[in-house]
Amino acid sequence: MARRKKLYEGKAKILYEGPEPGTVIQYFKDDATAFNAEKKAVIAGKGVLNNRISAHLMTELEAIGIPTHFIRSINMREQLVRSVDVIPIEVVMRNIAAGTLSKRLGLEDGTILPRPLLEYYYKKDELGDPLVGEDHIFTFGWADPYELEEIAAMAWRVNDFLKGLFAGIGLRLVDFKLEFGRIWGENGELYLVLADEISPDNCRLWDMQTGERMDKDRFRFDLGDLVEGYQYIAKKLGLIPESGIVEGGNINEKLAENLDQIENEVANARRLRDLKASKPRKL
Ligand code: AIR
Ligand code: ASP
Repeated sequence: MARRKKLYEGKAKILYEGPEPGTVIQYFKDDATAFNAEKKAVIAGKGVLNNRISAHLMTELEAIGIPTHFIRSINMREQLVRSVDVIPIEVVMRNIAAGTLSKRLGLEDGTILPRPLLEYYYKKDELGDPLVGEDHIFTFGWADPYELEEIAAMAWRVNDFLKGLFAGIGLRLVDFKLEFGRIWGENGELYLVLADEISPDNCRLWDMQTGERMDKDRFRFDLGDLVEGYQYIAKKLGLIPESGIVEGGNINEKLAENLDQIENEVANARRLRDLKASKPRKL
């Protein structure tokens, strides 16, 4: 394979320069980290499953009118996405108390919240992604009030949609984290798009019957084999065959490479600025 320019390496993904201006290749690693990378492991197949689950969920969200960065899957570990200016906020939506919310406020895990709770965290590893309020976001210019209003509206819609989608396969959507980015349209208009990934790495999903955790908490709190949970989700979503693509720590590469490619046709119709001609304005 030709040498590609690496743009950024994060804990779970690598970004490479894309084939056309304005695009980026998102590569999903098998690395798992938790608690600000205090806990680490490499889990064979995690990246493959997240790549596929995220491609599917982004495409489904695009179909209900949520703009996303996802363009199409390339292979079992890579997807083509739009290059965005990442907004440095982690948007967390919660339906049920778990994780840091339970800890911070002394709630019992599993407490159903009276209404979904929207939280913002400042995306800064060195600080451990601290919880912030709207005013911090405006004061430090991470997003303006118009942008945040749109981000919140999208987060609520994503929650309603994904809650229904997962309920349909017997899973309770406890909470999730979203990230957004900016891209520019043909006429200089700003699109806020859903970026990063939506996968069991950043959603909590509990089996409705048994309460079993199917998400990254399996790794965070040693609750069971992580890939087993992720594969269960991918199978239920109809994204991989019932036989699975990972077994005993081995990926069935042939099977994984030959799954049908996922393409975001709706997003392809979006009229974007030709980045060859001009750069987007800097905020
Ligand atoms: N999350 C937050 N930061 C990184 C991630 N992945 C996700 C978690 C969980 C939700 O946001 O996966 O689904 C809330 O996380 P926490 O740790 O604040 O309870
Ligand atoms: N992935 C993040 C980390 O490594 C947070 C988490 O998911 O727990 O800290």
